[in-house]
Order: sequence, then C-alpha cells, then structure tokens
Amino acid sequence: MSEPSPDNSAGSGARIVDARVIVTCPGRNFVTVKITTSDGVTGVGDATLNGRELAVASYLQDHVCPALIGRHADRIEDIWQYLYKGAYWRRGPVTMTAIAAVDTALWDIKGKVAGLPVYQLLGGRAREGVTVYGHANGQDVAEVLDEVAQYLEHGYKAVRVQVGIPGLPVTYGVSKDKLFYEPAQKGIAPSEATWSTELYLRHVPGLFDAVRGKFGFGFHLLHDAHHRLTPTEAARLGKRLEEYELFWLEDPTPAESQDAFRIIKQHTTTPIAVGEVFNSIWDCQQLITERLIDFIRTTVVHAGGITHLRRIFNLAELYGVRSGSHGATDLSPVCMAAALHLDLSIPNFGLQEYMRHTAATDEVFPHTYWFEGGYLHPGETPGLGVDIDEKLAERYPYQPAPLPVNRLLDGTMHSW
Ligand code: CS2
Ligand code: MG
Repeated sequence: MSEPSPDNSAGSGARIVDARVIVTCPGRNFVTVKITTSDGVTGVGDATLNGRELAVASYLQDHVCPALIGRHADRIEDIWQYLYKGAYWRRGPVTMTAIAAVDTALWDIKGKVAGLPVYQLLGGRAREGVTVYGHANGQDVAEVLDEVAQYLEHGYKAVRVQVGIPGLPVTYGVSKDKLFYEPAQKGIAPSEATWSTELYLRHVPGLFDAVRGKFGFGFHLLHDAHHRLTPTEAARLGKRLEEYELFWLEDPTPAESQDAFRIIKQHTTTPIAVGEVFNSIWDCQQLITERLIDFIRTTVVHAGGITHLRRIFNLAELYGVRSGSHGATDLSPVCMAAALHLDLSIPNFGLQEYMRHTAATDEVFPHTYWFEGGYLHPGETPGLGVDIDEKLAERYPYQPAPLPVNRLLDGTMHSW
C-alpha cells in the first residue's frame, strides 16, 4: 500500500503519529481505537459492534488507521468528513462504528489538550447529572417485581422491565445475569430462539399491571419490544399499555420503514423510542421531523461518534424529540463515558441506558464516571475520563460470539 500523503494543509497542533486497534475479551469482546499525537497525547474510542467485532477491527486496521497518520489531531470535523465522504461506500454499521471510534478518540485528545472534560467543550452542563435506567428482568412476574424493588432501593428513577413468556424457552432481555446482560454467546454458530407474538401480547400487559400495582407511578417504567411486532401489533400493545403510563415502548417494530411508525402514532399515546441500530441521521430523519417517535436512541459508538450524534440530537431538539441513548453491556465503558459528556450538555436529554459492566471489564477500562442516586456523572478529568489498560487487555484474546437468531414457532425467521 503506498504511503498515505501527509496532511500538509495548514493547521495548528499536533499530528497523529499512531492509531491502533485493540481487541480484547474480558468476558465479552470489545474493540477500541487508541490514537497518539506527536505531543504524546492519547485518546480512545469504542469500536464494538456486537457479533461483528472483527469486521470493524479490519475496517479500521486496513482502511482507516493508515490514512490517519500525519493528520492534524485537532481537525475533528475535517477527519470525520474525510472518513465519511472519502469512503465512497457511505453509512452502515461497520463504517459508522469505525468513524465513531476515531471521532471519539479525537474528542478525548481535544479535551486533554484543552485541560477540560469534553462536556465543557460541548457547551458545559445543562443538568446536574445524567438520569439512567436499569434492567429488571425475570423468568416470571414475581422475579421481575423483586428486581424492580432492588433497582428502586438502589435509587434508580427509571426501570426497564422484561419478562419470560410462558410457552417460550427464552425471550429477549431475560438472562441469568442481573446487573449486566450478554445476549451474544461464545461459539461459531448463533444460538436459535423461538418467538410467538400472540403468546407475548397475551402475557406482557399483566407484567405492567403487577409493577404499577405494587410500586405505583412514582418512577419511569420502560419496555423493549426489540423490533418484533408489526406496526399494527405495536399500535395494539401501545394502546393496551396506556393506563400504565410507560416512559417509552422501545423498538416496537423494525424501523427500516420509518413511515410505518405513523400507524403506531395514529393509535396510541404511549411514547415510542427507537434508534439503537441506527448509524446515521438519515436513518431517523423522517421519524424525527414527522414526530413519529418521542425518543431517539442512537449511540456514540454506532452513530458516527460525538460529532454526528450531536447533529442527530440537534435535529431532534427542533421537533421536541429527546435523547435516550443505548447503553448495553456490549457497548464499552469508553462509549458510556463519551455518552455521558453529550448527555450532560444537550438541551433535549431524555434518559440514558445503563447496563453495568463486569468487574473484569471495568478493570480493563478504568474510568471516572460514577453512579449516585439514580444519576451517572462523567467526572472532571480532562478528556473523556476513560482509558484502556493495554497490558491487561492482552490477557483476554478475542472469542467468536455471535448474537442469537430468532424463529417463529413454525420456523419462519423473525427479528431477534
Ligand atoms: C437492547 C440491547 O439494551 C437494549 O435496549 O436492545 O441489549 C441489544 O439487544 C444489544 O445491545 C445487542 O447487542
Ligand atoms: Mg433495545
């Protein structure tokens, strides 16, 4: 490969001298980009795409990192445009996760050079802390109720509930783990789940009746339908759950067809949240500008980084749509740290998902953010306040772990 031409354009500041991809698996796989400047300042970005980690690692190693060497690290927007427009083959989860990782690392560097936490570069605090939600899940309603009680005792102001469906061996969001959730299973072939919308729609309203009946309405209650309903089924469920005043019903139907959400909105006032699988503003432009959703769940790691996610949230603000970023265990602490700086600074913040990481993961990714009274705080360290312990990361080699696939009871493939 010919040497990339250094960026000879005028520009202040240090140049990028190293850009590395670190793949590690402290219990689950994470991909991280680490960029170093000629001043010796480093920055990190999350590049983890659950089940497709090596695709992003290769995109970065083979096509992105070599082209970064010699570029001015302070030119974040220019590098974003260089990687986006320069790819020709635009958008998509792999490309936008790779761009996100570089973008996040450059914001980390800019904060360190400025001696400020990144939220200060984004306009400063717009709130005292970032309200987060946890996941109460259980095989049956009684188990979920126990979990909800624990989250409320922990001080959470928002709780997502997911329950096993009688007649189905497994279902989304119900796992043996409690504080964290890992759907990808080690091995080459994906595990296979089975699904019945009929059994689900018959059972799940009882869950909300039990939760509100036991704990009342003094906290935000959420649920994730995980892309499994048709728009009409989603409208029916939303209408059925109105009396339980959900904060949001998430991913009610696959969102490739943005105008399908008109059907849901025509029938129910249950707020709708969508976006964790989106990777660009164009994936949600109609959903936002036609107010077909109430919360946009795009994330730093999968939607082009801080630079692009801020654009999405700025568009959303014009239409009264609030943020609700994805924050699952399979997004690394680097993504969580970056998300908190954005969450703290935007005017239309809604809620931040917070699935904790295991102790092994937290050791590999030392970070300053902390949980207190239902809020996360990013801390005051210059940059993002997170790093990767490369020596420790080396001890955990990559392990193939695909996400499950899902079939209806008659064997038809269905969204997982
Ligand atoms: C879920 C995720 O957290 C959520 O809202 O949709 O757990 C999702 O299933 C995983 O991130 C997929 O890797
Ligand atoms: Mg979800």
